[in-house]
Amino acid sequence: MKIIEGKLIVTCPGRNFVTLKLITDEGVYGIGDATLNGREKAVVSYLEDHVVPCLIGRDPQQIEDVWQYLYRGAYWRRGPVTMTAIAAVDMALWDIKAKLANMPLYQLLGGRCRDGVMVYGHANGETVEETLSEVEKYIGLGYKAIRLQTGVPGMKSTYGVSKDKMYYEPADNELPTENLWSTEKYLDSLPKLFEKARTKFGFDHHFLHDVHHRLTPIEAARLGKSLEPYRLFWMEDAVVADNQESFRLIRQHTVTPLAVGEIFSSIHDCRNLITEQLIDYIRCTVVHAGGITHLRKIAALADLYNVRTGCHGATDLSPVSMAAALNFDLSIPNFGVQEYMRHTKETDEVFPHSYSFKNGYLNLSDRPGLGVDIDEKLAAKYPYKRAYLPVNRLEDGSMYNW
Ligand code: KDG
Ligand code: MG
Repeated sequence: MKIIEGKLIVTCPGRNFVTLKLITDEGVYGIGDATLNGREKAVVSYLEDHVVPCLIGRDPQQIEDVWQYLYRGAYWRRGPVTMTAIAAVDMALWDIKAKLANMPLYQLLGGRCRDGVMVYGHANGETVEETLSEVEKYIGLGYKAIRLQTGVPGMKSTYGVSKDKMYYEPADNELPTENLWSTEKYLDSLPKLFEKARTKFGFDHHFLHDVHHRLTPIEAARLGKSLEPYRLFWMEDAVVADNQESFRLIRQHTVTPLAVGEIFSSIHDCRNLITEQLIDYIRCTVVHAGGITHLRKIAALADLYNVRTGCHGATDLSPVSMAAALNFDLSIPNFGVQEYMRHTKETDEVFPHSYSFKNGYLNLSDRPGLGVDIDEKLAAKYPYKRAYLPVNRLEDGSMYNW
């Protein structure tokens, strides 16, 4: 069996997505997500110009070998563009293999470890009251786990808080918009949100919060400590993890569980975080961390150190990534939770999929492969639109704090 074609499909049904379709000489094809928010075309070029030509004529069944060939063979290793491109190939190859086996992928990965995948949704509001009424909506929908974000009083806008609710798009402009940030105001206001949320809803639901890398280690330590009475499921991206040692300082001061990893592209980005047990949840995703093959290695390492997974699942990860993540989540022992931000109707139509939500869990049907496809004709109706994530400045106009 041979790969005879690799097609890149770029579409924007509400937001940009890049999909790789690998076609074999036997007619079976596989798809993989190659979306890197705000840098989509860099991955398209990496795949089209440098990877697809190396794949033509190769046996699509040799998944591990193809992974090693692309990772080691390029000489240049790691980085988000490279690892997203490798991830897309890897997903497409697993899709092909599972279709050939006539099985949903999770069966090939060892079968189910659980009945369903617990997901968390995003409750966000400009005020505490608005956030609490969003929490109520999610509880009404059956969610067991909910992420709470609220505007910082005195700040015109806050990253992660938007007017759209069930899905929202942080890449909001052709050039980056600029947000102002005040650590002092944030640290003063956030514990009040969780205090009110626990008073109103009790302790039956898991509550999460994303700091979006906005703090220094000692500030994060203080926040974790002040949130302890509200027993969060996790505090996410408390600091940038370029320096993995930062987490040691936070860990010394608080028992609030820590999650990080949505921007990591390799096991080496989190090796110390995991082996020194500095975190509780690793959030690497199938699309940005080298695909299912590499993510399984990260999860296996994490399993040895009691670190569980909590894969990133915002709207910039296409339904192809979501389907791949669910196959992974179902099949590993140390799964923790899966992020699930819903896609727009237009996106769901471009990517028909077999996963569905019920009572706080996502599940997959028995459809062979990843359980997701792409409608190329429909995709062609939505051309690429440049869109970037916002940047943050402190009130004095500087960017240095984290
Ligand atoms: O592309 C960036 C978004 O996916 C990210 O900002 C969302 O932090 C995020 C999250 O946890 O979903
Ligand atoms: Mg995040």
